[in-house]
Amino acid sequence: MSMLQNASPAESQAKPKRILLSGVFGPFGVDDDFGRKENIMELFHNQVTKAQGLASFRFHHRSFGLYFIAANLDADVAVLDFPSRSRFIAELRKGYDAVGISFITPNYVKAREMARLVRELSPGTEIILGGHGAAIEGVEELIPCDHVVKGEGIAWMRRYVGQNPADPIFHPALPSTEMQRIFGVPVPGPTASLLVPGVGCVNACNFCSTSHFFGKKYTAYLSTGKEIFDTCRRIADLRGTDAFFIMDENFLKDKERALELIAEMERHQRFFTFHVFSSCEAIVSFGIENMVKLGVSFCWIGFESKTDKTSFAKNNGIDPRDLVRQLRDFGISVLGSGILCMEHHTPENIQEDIDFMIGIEADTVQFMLFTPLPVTALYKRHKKMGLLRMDLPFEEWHGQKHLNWRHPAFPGDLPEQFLNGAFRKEYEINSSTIYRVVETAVRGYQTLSVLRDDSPIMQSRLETLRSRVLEYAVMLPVIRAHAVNDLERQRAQELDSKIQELIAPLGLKDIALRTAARAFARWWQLRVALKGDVLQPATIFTEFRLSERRKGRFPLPLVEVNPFVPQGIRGLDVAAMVPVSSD
Ligand code: B12
Ligand code: SF4
Repeated sequence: MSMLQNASPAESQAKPKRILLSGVFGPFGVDDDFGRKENIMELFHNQVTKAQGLASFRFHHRSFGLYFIAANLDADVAVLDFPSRSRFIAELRKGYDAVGISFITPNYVKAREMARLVRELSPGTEIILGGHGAAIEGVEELIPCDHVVKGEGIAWMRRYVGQNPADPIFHPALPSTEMQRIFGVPVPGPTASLLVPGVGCVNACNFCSTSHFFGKKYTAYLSTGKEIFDTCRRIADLRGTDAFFIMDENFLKDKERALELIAEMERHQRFFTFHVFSSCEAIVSFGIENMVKLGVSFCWIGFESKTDKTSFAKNNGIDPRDLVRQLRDFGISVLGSGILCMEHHTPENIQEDIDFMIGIEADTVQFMLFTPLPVTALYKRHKKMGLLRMDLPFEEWHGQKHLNWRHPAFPGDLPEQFLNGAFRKEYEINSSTIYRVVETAVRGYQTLSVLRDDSPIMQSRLETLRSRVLEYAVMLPVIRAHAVNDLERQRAQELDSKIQELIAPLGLKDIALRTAARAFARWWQLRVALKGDVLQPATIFTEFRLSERRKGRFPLPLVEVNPFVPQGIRGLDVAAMVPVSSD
């Protein structure tokens, strides 16, 4: 097994390699020989809105890294996303030169089984392991393979096919989510597009997988505001939406690039909106007014813990409650992330941190157990101290049930009890996330109305908030009907009246949409009662043929609807090649 093996450029030009890039096989989110019910293929339902029942946000996300590699490789590449085990076997029989398996630590057993199948059914095929699971110590001995890629994958795969790793990066046009439902109600219009300006984060918080996996540095795919703007414009024109989900660990950290993006939007009078991840110090340095101009509608922030014992420099000197209030006042929804069962926690003091996270009054809160994952500084520290629970199967290393290290104060199922209690209490006190998101949009609309800034960029932001309020207000009767308690029922009622006073009284179209939303919610309630609420993503197969790509032709994904999926997949968008910059 070698860590890197190059084909010569001449060879690769003569006959492109045939490469299959695959995500791990389903079903997902069920207890079986290969997985656990906690490993749901849904970001919010997994670890954010999981306690909110019918009100939980239900989105599926593709294995984006694979499409990025495929779109940037001089090879014939097929991407197989969300396959079943048998679908993966059928694909193997086509006889690829190499199979790349992307996996994360909790999917270790699935990756091992896939590698075993490759060796058995297609012995001449090389196996390349990539994704965060590749960081598992000694993985090269544990899983049959020829190469292990620990870190950024595009450059490595380019070297593997004999291509220059420094070739310009092409950003594929992809939906950020495949399916979007809340209370079973489909979110209207095309889903936001995906934007990956780069990978990694320089902050290197001790527990953070992504920062450590990418070498505690940031690797930019789109280095300037202009490159981001050009990429956004092309993707937006192709997909018919100006909304983007930025998959970048700390987008505002590069202040200059984000400011340049605002300038580009103003220069072209084209105003995109963005969902971002960022840390407190980067947000404060960038400024909330700039975030409004940038069009940030949602921001994911890691507050982690109240106490200064955790010493996360990113949060020093910042009042989280005040920051969240200001962001929401400007119409920016906040996801606050908190960590439970940290080293300083005890059953006596942990509730203080839970209440702190509830008290910041974000739109939604993620609670995660403190989980040392391979390659992180925390993993190394806990290993040195002999605390790691190597007896706990990797399928359980997901942070939503067991601790994967021995915390003397939290034996048995105590971590899970605190975790579940935290999610439930947050929901009961702050109401559903969808209620809070509508409230944030209303607050933002009010603030921007009062500012009376008639610059085109601010007028565009005001108009976006107005449309968002009207679009989301359709959900208020559903929220009332399925409220967690009287408090939420009353809040939804009051917010509805306020919107009708502030923006517009209900018209016939609103009444029809509200009736439809309630019908969807009743159907969803029945579906969950009869069949449970596990949703399996459909299999997606996309071929990136080198000859077609060279002619500028776009690959079309083939969506193979999973028989267990109750509804067809939405947003069957063309995965298109989008040059980074062309002007
Ligand atoms: C989108 C996402 C998901 C999606 C799943 C998408 C999918 N189809 O698999 C959802 C929301 C469903 C999800 C769920 C979970 N996730 Co998740 N997820 C992410 C997230 C936010 C973005 C991933 C991404 O697209 N990044 C952008 C791309 C470009 O980067 P990339 O995927 O890392 O790919 C690059 C390299 O890794 C490499 N590479 C990747 N694959 C391959 C394959 C080959 C062959 C090669 C050569 C290279 C290569 O090349 C790529 C380009 O450089 C990351 C955090 C993050 N910011 O990365 C967490 C993350 C990957 N998830 C994680 C976890 C733990 C989970 C969950 C268990 C939930 C949880 N408790 O957090 C569940 C499990 C679901 C399941 N059953 O598998 C962890 C993994 C930790 C680890 N060390 O293994 C991460 C890192 C979050 C974290 N900080 O802890 N997740
Ligand atoms: S700021 Fe966020 S992304 Fe960056 S290292 Fe810390 S936890 Fe990771």
